[in-house]
Amino acid sequence: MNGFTKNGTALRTCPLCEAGCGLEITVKNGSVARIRGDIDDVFSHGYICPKGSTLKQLHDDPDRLRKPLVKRDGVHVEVEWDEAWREVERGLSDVITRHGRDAIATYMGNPSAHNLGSMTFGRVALQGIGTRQRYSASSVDQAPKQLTGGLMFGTVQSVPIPDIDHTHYLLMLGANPYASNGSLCTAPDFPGRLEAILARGGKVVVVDPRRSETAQKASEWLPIIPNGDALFLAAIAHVLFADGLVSVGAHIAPHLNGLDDIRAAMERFAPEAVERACGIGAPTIRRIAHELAKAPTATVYGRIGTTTTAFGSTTSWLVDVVNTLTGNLDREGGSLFTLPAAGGATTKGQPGRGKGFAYGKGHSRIKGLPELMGEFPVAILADEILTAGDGQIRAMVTLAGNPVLSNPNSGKLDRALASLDFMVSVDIYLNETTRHADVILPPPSHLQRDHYDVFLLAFAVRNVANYSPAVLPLDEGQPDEWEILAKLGMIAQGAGANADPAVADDMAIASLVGSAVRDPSSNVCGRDAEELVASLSSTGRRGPARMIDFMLRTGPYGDAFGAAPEGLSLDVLLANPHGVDLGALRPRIPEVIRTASGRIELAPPQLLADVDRLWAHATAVDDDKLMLIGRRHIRSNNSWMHNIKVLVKGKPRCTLQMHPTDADARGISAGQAVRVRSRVGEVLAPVEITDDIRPGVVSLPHGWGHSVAGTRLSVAGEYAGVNSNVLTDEDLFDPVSGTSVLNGIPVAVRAG
Ligand SMILES: Nc1nc2c(c(=O)[nH]1)N[C@H]1C(S)=C(S)[C@@H](COP(=O)(O)OP(=O)(O)OC[C@H]3O[C@@H](n4cnc5c(=O)[nH]c(N)nc54)[C@H](O)[C@@H]3O)O[C@H]1N2
Ligand SMILES: Nc1nc2c(c(=O)[nH]1)N[C@H]1C(S)=C(S)[C@@H](COP(=O)(O)OP(=O)(O)OC[C@H]3O[C@@H](n4cnc5c(=O)[nH]c(N)nc54)[C@H](O)[C@@H]3O)O[C@H]1N2
Ligand code: SF4
Ligand SMILES: [Mo]
Repeated sequence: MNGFTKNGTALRTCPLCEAGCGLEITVKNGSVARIRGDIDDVFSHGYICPKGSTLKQLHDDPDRLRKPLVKRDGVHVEVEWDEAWREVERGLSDVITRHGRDAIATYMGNPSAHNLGSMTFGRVALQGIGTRQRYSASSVDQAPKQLTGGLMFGTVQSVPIPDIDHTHYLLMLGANPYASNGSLCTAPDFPGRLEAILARGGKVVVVDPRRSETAQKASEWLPIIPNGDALFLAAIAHVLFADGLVSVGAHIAPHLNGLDDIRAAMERFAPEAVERACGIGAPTIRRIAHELAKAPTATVYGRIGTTTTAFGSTTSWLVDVVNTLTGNLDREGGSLFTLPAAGGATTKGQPGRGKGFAYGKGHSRIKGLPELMGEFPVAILADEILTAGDGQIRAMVTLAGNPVLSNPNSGKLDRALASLDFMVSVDIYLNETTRHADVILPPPSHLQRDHYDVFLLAFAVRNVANYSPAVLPLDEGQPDEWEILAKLGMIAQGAGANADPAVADDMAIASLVGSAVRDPSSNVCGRDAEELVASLSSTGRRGPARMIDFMLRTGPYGDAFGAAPEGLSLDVLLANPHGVDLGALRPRIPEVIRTASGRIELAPPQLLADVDRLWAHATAVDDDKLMLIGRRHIRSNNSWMHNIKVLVKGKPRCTLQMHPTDADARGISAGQAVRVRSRVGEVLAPVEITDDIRPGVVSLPHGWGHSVAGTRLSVAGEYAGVNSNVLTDEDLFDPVSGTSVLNGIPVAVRAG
């Protein structure tokens, strides 16, 4: 499979964001000459954003680590892999011996979800480390949506996806796909798909405190007060009941629990009761409710500006409640469940019923927050490190994460990381976070590894499968990312610095196949496990490629090792480098349900229990404070692509946007540096005065603040910006999921 071309064209899926665009990469003399969109890609049809072509610059970036670094007398020095592994063994075993495994915390960052190596072998690393102290970027991101999907439909992958390609009406809250290209809604060229809604006579309504790029293109912009979305949606649900507009549809009704509970819970949320706290007038709320109900099809979609707020879970829940009440759940043009080729939680087990979803099996030492998806929320991470006593974290392993720029109250987290006994990072850069690491283990560049979006294709607006082999060979002596993760896990388990990742790989595939042949719902149930492993291995494939082959063959379109000869396998995907289109999303209820009752739980008790807090919010309006929100830019990607000159050059983008009324009231003029202060920190940023933001709200993007010592980011250092998470407050979180509030932080702003 890896016959690398020295001169020719390679096709691969862009791994940088959820859109997963197809790239056409021209290779000349063994290096990348040009990257453009693959016009024949079955999903992206040639679309590409400015970041996609910079995989070349990322690969060539002299600051990108090619060798492990070990910290000696406070300075990072390059070492050979053997030496790095010995340091890892020494450091981890020391902490384990003295304090036990739970003294090690792990943090998985966002690129892990875009990375085949970590999606297949991240688990091997985590299991090897064997700690309960697991953290990830989920709790500054999508966790509430997964929690409500779990409670309502049975698994954390049961997230209804807005059918933007067929809908007549899209109500979008807290998302700006013109900058982000979408999230939990894999849709290359999201902007083009929105424009198509308008072109076919449909309507797009954007709810956002900022007139974002998306709001500017939409049919209508509703400037909501940050944190107001759950009230807004509750009032819509109220109107649907009060005005006799509820119609869940004959296909859903027999499978639905909790409709009466919802009716009762929404009773008090009349539009007039919430308009002040959400900032959207009662007549508008009524009109939107009627438009949603009357549209031939409609879908409500909420993202980061809804999940990372004080009501993250309740908002995520009400999104799907409104979709259900208007008859748009599981309907074409409404919200549907993806049927992913590599399978997953919504395709496994008995169709229509399951174990259901549980969380809160454990609670954190600090603040007593519930475990969710096997993790604790990052809101407590710094305190879990800094607070002495039984269970204190003494070591950290970060995998593709930059929490110093991405987690709340990052000033405190920065100090906490500096106090650890030992830290290992698997990362491509020496940056704000990894500068605290005793050992940094760099994976190869994104063009030097295979790719398949195991996770994100489970949330796509079409059923699509697309495998990309590595474009460029590994450098001499460079392990692949999956090998690094497997070896890290093995060393943590005590296998020693010479542990061979191939052993973990063979065990992992044997275990995957072994459980499939025992699973009555698998298409290989009852087959001989050893025979299947031998057949998978006969191609010479190992690691992620072998695993993906198995997942595809046993997935919903799979060839079941010959039982369905027309079905999918890795060979089929490799023969179709522009991807395989498996069609538009189709209704999946009741088969998709995995709750214990076998029904959709429209009113889970954990969410009903939050309704009183929501009601209290309707009357707790504080007009005095400014509210800080974030924003994204198409040329940026969270915290880590600021070392690429073509992306960061131009006028500074890390500015505080402020409405002219708020600026005037404080005697602030355009371009001036202003001091932004929250309960936990202060930053000095240039102000940008604009009426594209609601008065009372200010916006600062996250992921900047590169001017710290001890990093190796020469370009990012020149365009440093400030770290907005110095301002976000770890005491503010959604109590249902523990997810941090990153939007709607009370701040004061004054001329600097
Ligand atoms: N205020 C505020 N804060 C936010 C947000 C917000 O909207 N506002 N958004 C939140 C969201 S949605 C997210 S997802 C998080 C992201 O938070 P994190 O995941 O903590 O941070 P990233 O900025 O994605 O940093 C990724 C790290 O992975 C490294 N990296 C990149 N590619 C690879 C790879 O292939 N392998 C390995 N091993 N390392 C790699 C980079 O060098 C970088 O160190 O930030 C959150 N923080
Ligand atoms: N270019 C680029 N693309 C990215 C990323 C990136 O950093 N840069 N990050 C990737 C990641 S990890 C993710 S998770 C996705 C996120 O993708 P999106 O969810 O689309 O995130 P944003 O673009 O930050 O848009 C969030 C919007 O919410 C608004 N908002 C803030 N507070 C509120 C509120 O209380 N209510 C409402 N209704 N709106 C509010 C903000 O003004 C903003 O316009 O993007 C991904 N794609
Ligand atoms: S939109 Fe996302 S996937 Fe597409 S080219 Fe840009 S960064 Fe890559
Ligand atoms: Mo994210």
